[in-house]
Amino acid sequence: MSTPTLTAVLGDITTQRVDAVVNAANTAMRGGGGVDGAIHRAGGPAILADCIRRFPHGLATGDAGWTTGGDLPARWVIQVVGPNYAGGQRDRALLASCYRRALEVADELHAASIAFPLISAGVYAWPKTDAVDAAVTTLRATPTHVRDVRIVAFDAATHRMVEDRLARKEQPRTMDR
Ligand code: AR6
Repeated sequence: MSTPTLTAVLGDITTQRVDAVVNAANTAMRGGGGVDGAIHRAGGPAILADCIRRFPHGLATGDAGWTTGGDLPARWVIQVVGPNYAGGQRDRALLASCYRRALEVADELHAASIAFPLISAGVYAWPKTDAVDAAVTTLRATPTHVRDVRIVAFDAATHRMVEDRLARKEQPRTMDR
């Protein structure tokens, strides 16, 4: 176990050439909008079929599990369910748990590289600065065998926020909610 290289990437997570991409799903685990929709579209029906087979009762908020990557360049999708800030789920530990559990699942799969979206920062409306901070802080603090960990931002402004946060070592949490 050691500390992986953590990098910021600007782009579409579905095109990342990594062993596993992380999906910001919901507890039903049957697809949705945002990055979830993009991953199911790009990966094809094998992902939904695997969700139904492997997660007949869905997945709990804060937890992670894996499915095939289907037609994606990535071999696996690590499905996580972030807290729905807009819906009143504001326990930051649940957000941190998504990142930690995803790395645990990646270790079970012996994945060497993984790409994360900014979990809960879209439809679920977690405040962006704090979502970036939770991602960087948790990924830095979690021991793993994964060597290459990427945070993929979908727009330039968010990418800059992740880069700025990565450039700083450790800081107190931002309280912007
Ligand atoms: N590549 C990288 N990042 C992306 C992409 C992409 N292709 N598409 C969106 N993002 P969201 P959530 C960014 O809404 O907030 C779904 O309906 C986006 O800009 O995908 O956890 C699920 O089914 C944002 O920064 O996930 C759930 O019901 C981040 O990914 C719910 O939305 C997360 O935004 C989950 O909401």
